[in-house]
Amino acid sequence: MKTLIIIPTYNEKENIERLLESLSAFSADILIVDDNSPDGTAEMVNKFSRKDSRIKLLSRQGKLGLASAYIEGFSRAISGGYEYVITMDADLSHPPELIAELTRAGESFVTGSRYVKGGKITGWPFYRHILSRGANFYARTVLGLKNRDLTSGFNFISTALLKEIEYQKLSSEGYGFLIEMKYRAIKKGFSIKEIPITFTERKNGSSKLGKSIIVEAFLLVLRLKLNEVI
Ligand SMILES: Nc1nc2c(ncn2[C@@H]2O[C@H](COP(=O)(O)OP(=O)(O)O)[C@@H](O)[C@H]2O)c(=O)[nH]1
Ligand SMILES: [Mg+2]
Repeated sequence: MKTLIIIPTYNEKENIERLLESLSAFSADILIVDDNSPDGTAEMVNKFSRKDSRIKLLSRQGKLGLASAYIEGFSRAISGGYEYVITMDADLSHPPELIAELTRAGESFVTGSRYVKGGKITGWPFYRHILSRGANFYARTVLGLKNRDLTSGFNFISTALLKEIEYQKLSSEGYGFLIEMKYRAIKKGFSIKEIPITFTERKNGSSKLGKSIIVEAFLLVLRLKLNEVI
């Protein structure tokens, strides 16, 4: 099973070293999509890729956004002949030891879920819980979906599915991308299996979640719903 782990990075120098070390146990190739992080994340990745040919760096010119980082990563996976991708954050929030479980589920789309039985989040302030639960409740209800965690960035996806949902045409910039990707997959008849994870908030660096990303995700859900009814 030829799998590419795709990790988008923006200013993750303090985290990427530990993450790459913990991923060395897996046989999958790794692609870091870095947006010219001013903190020197790319140099750190290069240090690793010189020692380990499975680690590759895609350096982009500037902060082009999370969604386009995923899209470029997916295109690389497809052109490189990979059958599956795994997406994960660089800030050690997603437990690498659960990768095996995601891949073992034998599905085209498996997500590491914080909102199914056994799932958990540690280290979040109250407002992040409200925001994330609220966003998931809103998206799930408006779009009539059964899945609990539509915004998880820890995913195992077949490249055949990505082609079928025309991932290059997804319209969102930030976290909305994850909702839109899951929505399109479900509309195409795929089911998304949710495996419980413990999400641990980052200890180093800062979150890139901003107001505009939240507003975008809110409007995206309305737009997807409107497209269904008109
Ligand atoms: N390449 C790239 N990566 C990004 C961008 N914004 C966020 N990321 C990465 O996406 C992942 C999730 O971002 P994070 O700020 O931790 O979001 P949070 O966990 O919701 O607070 C991390 O690995 C970030 O480095 C971006 O504009 N470009
Ligand atoms: Mg994070």
